[in-house]
Amino acid sequence: MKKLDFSLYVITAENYHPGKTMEEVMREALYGGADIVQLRHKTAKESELLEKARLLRGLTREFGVPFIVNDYPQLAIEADADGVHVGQEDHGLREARELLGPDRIVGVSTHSLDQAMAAEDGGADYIGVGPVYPTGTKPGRPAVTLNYVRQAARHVRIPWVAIGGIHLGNAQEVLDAGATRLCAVSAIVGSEDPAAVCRSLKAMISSSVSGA
Ligand code: 3NM
Repeated sequence: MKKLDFSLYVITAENYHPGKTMEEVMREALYGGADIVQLRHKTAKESELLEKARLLRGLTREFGVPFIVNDYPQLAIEADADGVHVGQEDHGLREARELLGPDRIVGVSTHSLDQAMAAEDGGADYIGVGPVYPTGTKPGRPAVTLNYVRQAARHVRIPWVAIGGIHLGNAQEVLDAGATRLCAVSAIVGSEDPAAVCRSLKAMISSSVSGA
């Protein structure tokens, strides 16, 4: 399945709202309208990741949405994910594409328009544009601000998703800067009601995209 018809991208975290599990939170996010899910867990061992990936593969299939694995193309194949997401490390995109072939999704994090153009030329299926705001979920990475969102809206031709520090209180200005897809982690997984946050973000995206 190479389906890239999404508007709300949700990524797993290492910490959830107290008392909730990854499965509960992601299920609630899917009920709320998350239409693509990524497994990202920087400190987990590969065996632990594979177990989480299989669980999320089952869950995303129930909801008919694509499932992406961060960083590990081989593990993405093993878990029968729809694709992989890579960062800016050398050859990440090329190696992921070589392993996954043309039919699976390869996404790339970008932090400047030059990186966006390189990812586009290198055959990425979509890119992340961020971090729009400073975020503890990706520490040490300076915010690219809404300027990069505006540039992406003008110049990027493949699907792109704004990411980094986005929550209900600032999503509208990201949409006003030209984003048509949003990704949020802490605003969703740290919430007591992930489904409600997702529904609100989706409603903001749809009214922004339809010009309402
Ligand atoms: N990638 P939150 S920002 C995983 O800019 C990730 O490439 C980013 O989490 C990038 O919504 C980010 O909690 C963290 O800020 C997003």
